[in-house]
Amino acid sequence: MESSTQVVVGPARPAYALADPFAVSRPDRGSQVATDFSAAEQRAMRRALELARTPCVPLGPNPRVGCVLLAPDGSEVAEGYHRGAGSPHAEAAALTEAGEAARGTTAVVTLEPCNHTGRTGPCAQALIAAGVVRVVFAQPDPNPVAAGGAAALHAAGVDVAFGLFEHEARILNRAWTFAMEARRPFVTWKFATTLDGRSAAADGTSRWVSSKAARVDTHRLRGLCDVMLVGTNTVEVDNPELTVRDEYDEPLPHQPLRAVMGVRRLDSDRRIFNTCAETIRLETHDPRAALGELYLRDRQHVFLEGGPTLAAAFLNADLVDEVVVYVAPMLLGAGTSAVADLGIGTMAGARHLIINDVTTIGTGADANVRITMHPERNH
Ligand code: AOF
Ligand code: ZN
Repeated sequence: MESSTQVVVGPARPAYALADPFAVSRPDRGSQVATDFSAAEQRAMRRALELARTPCVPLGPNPRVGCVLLAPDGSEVAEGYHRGAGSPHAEAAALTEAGEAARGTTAVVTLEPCNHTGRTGPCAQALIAAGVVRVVFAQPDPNPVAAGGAAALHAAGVDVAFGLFEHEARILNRAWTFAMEARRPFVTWKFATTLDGRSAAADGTSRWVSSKAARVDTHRLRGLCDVMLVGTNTVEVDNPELTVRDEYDEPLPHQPLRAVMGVRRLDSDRRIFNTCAETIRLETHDPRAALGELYLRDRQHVFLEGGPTLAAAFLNADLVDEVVVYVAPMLLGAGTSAVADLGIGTMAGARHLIINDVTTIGTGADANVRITMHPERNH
């Protein structure tokens, strides 16, 4: 006999899009409203996305997730969100708030409930035990370890539907989603350049190409990533500290991992080895191997800040997923090119990028233009 429960397949999964590079801090644009969901469920999913965006750092390797429990009349019973690895998942937080009132509710969650025992217990089982009758989620869980929640809920007789605001949910956790699907961290390559594509003057001086405002903006972006990567040459020549600092140059309490790629011996007095943050060496010249090691360390978003050689190595390996460039209204006419030779001899071989966003950072003499792009190949 046919069961009355069914898994409703949501709208076709949109291509991975980076149209809004800093969507985590922006409000829901509310595109992609599926029609199979009630108005109350749509409202609840907007709220769940909002909850998931609640600023809480550090989140660790886990995604941002929000959950709302709805009574049969569509009113809200409880809500919850995930506060980082080791703390309760969004569903568990909402169930705890609801207590006995969870029975008979619909759980509206931004991510498919997990079905594994990791740092905490399986949410699918907790929802079943609490008597939740319907689960609506936005994004299927791309993490193979945790996936399977929808099937488990369905098998237990819970009505399951998904795809509501899936695009927004994927953007919310864009680096995490990418890393889970590609099995490697998402790579943002950031660099600063003069108008004529130089990262240093002919005598090697490179301080400062970008303006103060652009450097403050860079620190904000660093703070959104979980590892900052440079090569041994940058450590030797520029001696960066590579920490995340606020506009008063004070280090933030939570610092991403610092990683140095390359095999060259380095003096331990380099600033990157100070105690302000953890630093690791990645003793390889192979970008894929470096990313593999970072992935094994649960890192999902690399902020690539190396020099021209490291950038060229990642570009040549097709391992740059996003480019953020600060263009200074400054001319040098000579000096180091922002990117080393990519082996392109003719126009037909040019590497093309798609522009996502162009923003002027700072004003007057402090103004730089920030362009955010992604390679034509993906997303
Ligand atoms: C979260 N928060 O609200 C949900 C998650 O290491 P664990 O045990 O915390 O499991 C993390 C995985 O669980 C995560 O990668 C994702 O696949 C799934 N769901 N995770 O951190 C949540 N619902
Ligand atoms: Zn869970």
